Amino acid sequence: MKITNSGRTCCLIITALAGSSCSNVQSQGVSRTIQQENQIKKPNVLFIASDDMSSALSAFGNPAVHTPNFDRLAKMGIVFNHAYNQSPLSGPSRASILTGYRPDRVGVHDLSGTFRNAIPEAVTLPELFKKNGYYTCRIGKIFHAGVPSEIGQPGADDPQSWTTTYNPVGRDKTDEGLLVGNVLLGTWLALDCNDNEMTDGISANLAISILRSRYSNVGSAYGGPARKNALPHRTGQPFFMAVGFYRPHIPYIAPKKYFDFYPDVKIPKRFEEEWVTKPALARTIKPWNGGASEEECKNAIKAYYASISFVDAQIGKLLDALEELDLIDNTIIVFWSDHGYMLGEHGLWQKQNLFENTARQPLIICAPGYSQGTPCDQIVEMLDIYPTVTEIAGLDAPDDLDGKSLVQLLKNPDLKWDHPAFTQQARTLISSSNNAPRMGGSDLFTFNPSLNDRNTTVFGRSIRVNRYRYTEWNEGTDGVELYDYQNDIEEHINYANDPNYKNIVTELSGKLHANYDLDEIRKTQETIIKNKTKALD
Ligand SMILES: [Ca+2]
Repeated sequence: MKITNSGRTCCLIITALAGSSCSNVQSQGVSRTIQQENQIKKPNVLFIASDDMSSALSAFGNPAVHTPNFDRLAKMGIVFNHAYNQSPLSGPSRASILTGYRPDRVGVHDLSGTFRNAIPEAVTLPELFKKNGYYTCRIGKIFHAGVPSEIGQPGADDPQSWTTTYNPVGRDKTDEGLLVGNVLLGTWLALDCNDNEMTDGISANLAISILRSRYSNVGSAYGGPARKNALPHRTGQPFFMAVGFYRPHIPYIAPKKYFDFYPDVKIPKRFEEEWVTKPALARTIKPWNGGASEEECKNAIKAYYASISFVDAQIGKLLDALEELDLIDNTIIVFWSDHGYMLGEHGLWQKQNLFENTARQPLIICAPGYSQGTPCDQIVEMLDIYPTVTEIAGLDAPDDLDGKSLVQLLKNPDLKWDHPAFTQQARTLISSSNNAPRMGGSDLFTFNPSLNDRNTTVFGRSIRVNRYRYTEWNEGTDGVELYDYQNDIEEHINYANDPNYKNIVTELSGKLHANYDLDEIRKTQETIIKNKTKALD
């Protein structure tokens, strides 16, 4: 079929270009063709990340947001409606997703750590593909990088994971001086520019350009003459193309036209009484909405939604390219965000808390030959991505990964599935010697957790099962929370101290504690300190 034809074409072109005796070249050509066909049978991977994108998408039940290409992606694969991150902060979440281990094993709980201090021999997901002969390419943010400070820089990248990397910069970075809005809610800008001037637009174009150059056999599809010297799959290498979009992360910047979709938006209901029964460590911003006006909140939400619609358009360009290059039937597509986001729910904004809108984020997996268009409501974890993608691709993953393959759910999204999700968030408490910036008006903890100050860092740990979320702060000594989504989908009522829920609290607390080992965590921290010291010697 198409693959065989591609191989034959390749053989003929190699023969013509070589200009040697036919028999020798043909024998070399046949040999390369067989090798190439074996490679071509391996599926490609298009690994698309978005920074801080919540599940506020039409494909995830929010029709207010204009995302036609997410809808298109949803029809091509499986929308995981209940996918939960292992930590709602970029550094720890991405390190967990990309290594396939929980944050306690990875040892990254803040924005400064690298997982290689705790697990130097870890083989990341892209690295495994690279070791298996794939061309692995990173464009933009896949491992952690500060945004917007490190746009255009590699940040905390893992160089050994990639064949090649690119760090584009666009006008969203160079025009930062024009930002308006409220810092706590997120500053924003409706930029008078086209998509191709934005960092994420440049990233999408770059990915398409690379795919065309390495994998095109249909040059005329792009309006030019057929590429006579373009070899189909000419490298013989399947690809793992990772495109990491920076939006909708703050500052919420998008070309003006995307703001036109949102003349007005709703803001969450104000219900300040809920904080009477919630632990103080659960609150990242106070007072409610940081004291911002309703208009400021609406402007921030409009800009966040506009940024999502802008990313949606870039994803559309990538899907168009896969179709035009005839790669779509042999490419696994994974769309993921590193965590969810608050847009005023509980009076909170952004991330680093353990409520549903932050612990949950979009995950869509499209795999050739698997189910399409049926959403999956089962609870899954983001560290399940690693064993899932490797199983679909037929690669041997490390046997000690913390996640589980979702392949059976990709075959049958309604399959009985009884696995909880665990999410954790570090808090570095304010002490007399700690003058770090404080989180959102909090007098309790700093803006970013820092394990450098281990004596004052505590964790919130949360378990999500079908009906409930149960959370303990500092092993429960600084508060517990229980939410019952059957009775209270907006998490206004903390049932943790309600006698009617005593058995549920006991059961979920037991499951939560069974998922981590404080002695192991201490050993991991000692390993990190040892390796950091070694690196300084
Ligand atoms: Ca993030």
